[in-house]
Amino acid sequence: MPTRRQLLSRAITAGVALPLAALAARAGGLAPAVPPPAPTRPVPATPAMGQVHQVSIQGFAFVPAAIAIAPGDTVVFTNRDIAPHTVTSESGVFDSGRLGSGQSVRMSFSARGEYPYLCAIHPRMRGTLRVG
Ligand SMILES: [Cu+2]
Repeated sequence: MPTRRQLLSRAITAGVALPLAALAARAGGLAPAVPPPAPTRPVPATPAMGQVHQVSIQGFAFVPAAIAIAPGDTVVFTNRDIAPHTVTSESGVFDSGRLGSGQSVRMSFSARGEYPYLCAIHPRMRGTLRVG
């Protein structure tokens, strides 16, 4: 089972992708006299990571409440309620932190297993994620 740190770092890697040009400009400090040519096609932000599944948080429930995915897949949880919610593993291996209305979090899972989770703010809200 992956550690909480591994899962969080994956989520962050997937969520933050600066264009290479922006990184180069920051690293170099000064702007080059001649800007580099624009890439002919966009570079994917992240390598292919399997399928992306969606779980809505709405009506104080996870929809769907149970989801089965393959190792390497990604789940995007989106809070469609006005109230804040979290996506928190019961065993502590992942935790979205507080998701405000309209916010989403993306998590990728590589270790097979069954991961019951809940909303830490409203613990009656429960869901199950199965990887395998
Ligand atoms: Cu909640």
